[in-house]
Amino acid sequence: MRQRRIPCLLMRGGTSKAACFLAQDLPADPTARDRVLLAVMGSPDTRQIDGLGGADPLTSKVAIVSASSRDDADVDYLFAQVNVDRPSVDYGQNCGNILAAVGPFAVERGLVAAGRECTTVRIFMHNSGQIAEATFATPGGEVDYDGELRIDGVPGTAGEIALTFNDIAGSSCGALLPTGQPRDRFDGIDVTCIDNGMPVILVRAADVNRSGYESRDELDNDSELKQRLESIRLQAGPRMNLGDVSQRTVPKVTLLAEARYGGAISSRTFIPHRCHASIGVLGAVSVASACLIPGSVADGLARTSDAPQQRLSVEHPSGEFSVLLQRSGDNPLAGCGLLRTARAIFAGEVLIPAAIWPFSKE
Ligand code: NQM
Repeated sequence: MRQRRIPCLLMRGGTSKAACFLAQDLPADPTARDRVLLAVMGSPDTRQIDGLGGADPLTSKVAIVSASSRDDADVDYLFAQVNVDRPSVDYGQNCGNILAAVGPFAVERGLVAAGRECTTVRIFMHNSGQIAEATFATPGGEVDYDGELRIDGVPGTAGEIALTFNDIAGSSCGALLPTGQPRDRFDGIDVTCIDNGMPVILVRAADVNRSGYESRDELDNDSELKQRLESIRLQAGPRMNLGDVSQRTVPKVTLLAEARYGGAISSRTFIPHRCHASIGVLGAVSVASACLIPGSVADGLARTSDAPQQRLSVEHPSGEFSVLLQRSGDNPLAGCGLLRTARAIFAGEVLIPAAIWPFSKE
């Protein structure tokens, strides 16, 4: 059978990995594009043995990037979460980890001219309709992936990529607190439904009789807990303006406990059915934001201050993630920033069976 070759750059972005494409190299028709992305990753299959995916939601990701026609952006970034074991692709969530790879990708593919020392790329995040800025070193006009920044969940060190966001509240749900209040109750458990870049349902671990310090494997094998959290998620989804979320990857569910290592709070996040090895970027922003909201389930657990700019360390199964939150007037969440790293791993062509995307037509 003939195979079709598609130009592709495989990149690590933060603690995730994605196949990165120029939009022009994929089918324009969304249904045809989804078929292609499923084949690229080897989904549906729990091992993704016939594709690039790593049999984990964190390595079954795609970034689709193009030059932007907007005045306030250089590139448009569409994130696709390719389900590992189901034949579907979810565009209803953003991904801040893969966002870290988008600026370097834009330079690698000539969408943005690199500065002589460093480059700032303004990125329109299609999935949420919001803007992020990525700044990274480009000495002599080339991306420098080397550096001294260590992020938990990635071995070694690499060059820092500073990501900043202005006002990302309500990215998918339309409001920071989509149910209109800082606390709701489902199945007799108090939760906070929040969306500051990522829709997340926060639950105090103690309220579901867990410590919140369990390992990723322990939580992945805890089917009783997962059933209880899924029941809450299915009820909260429509209340968060996300409709029926049974087939969607949002909202995520995060268990909270007091920080153990000097941070602001401790977290265990389900994305939404498997436990995250660390925590998503925008997921961490939502968790940190809830720490500053009076009446949320994080209120009273989290260690915070009244400073105009706060660095909140969110502890997770493999370390911590620091989020900078900026207050402006009455708004404690006017801006936020964080540091990630990224690396181009493989540049080439990914091959899919031509029957999936025939040559004659799309
Ligand atoms: O929250 C995983 C990841 C993510 C998403 C997920 C992310 C974010 O770690 O911005 O980065 O929540 O499914 O890549």
